[in-house]
Amino acid sequence: MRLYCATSNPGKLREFRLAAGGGWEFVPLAGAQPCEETGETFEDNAIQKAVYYSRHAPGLLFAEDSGLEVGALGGSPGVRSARFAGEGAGDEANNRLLIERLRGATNRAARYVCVIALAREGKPLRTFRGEVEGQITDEPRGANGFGYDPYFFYPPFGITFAEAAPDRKLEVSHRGRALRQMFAWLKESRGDSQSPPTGRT
Ligand code: ITT
Repeated sequence: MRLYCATSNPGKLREFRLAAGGGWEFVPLAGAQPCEETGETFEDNAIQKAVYYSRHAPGLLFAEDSGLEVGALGGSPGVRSARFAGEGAGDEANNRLLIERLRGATNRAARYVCVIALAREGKPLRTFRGEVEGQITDEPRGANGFGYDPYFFYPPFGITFAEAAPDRKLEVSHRGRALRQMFAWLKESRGDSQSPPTGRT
């Protein structure tokens, strides 16, 4: 089944592609102007992106909004994870700021959140949420993944997400969990009818 996806983040796209299998074909949407992200929640932003980009796609499209919530920072950077150190800031600057803000903090608890929204022709269909809990380390470790992964220690594996093989990260990650829910829902709704029903979680 062909599924359009919209993201400007190559790290996300690599993970979407890795997760695809069993007859799913992800087609990255090209050419649309970037969508604004003005929501205060992952759900709002995911829907905003999916609705906007689906107007430029000839079929079912998904977009996602994701980020890191850090307990000692009151849930920051949250929906501002991509631009924590400022508009257009890269991973390095965002990570530097994160570690600076956490200097001396004993509570290192954090979680990644991913909300995927599906839409067709400008209409939202459904959202799917995945989360994963971890700890923020002081020193970066590993070269896989992207974003905050070198600092995101995952206790059940005993390594950071940047040290985990990409398929191993996807088994437990926020994105992997949300993607599997979407696949299951699409498979189920395809069995019922040719087009997925409307409605949101
Ligand atoms: P699109 O909106 O175009 O998809 P984006 O990078 O702007 O790309 P978001 O607004 O959803 O996407 O921001 C997500 C940020 O959260 C991302 O840039 C990373 O800083 C962080 N993040 C999310 N998932 C991550 C992961 O699996 N590993 C590391 N960092 C992650």
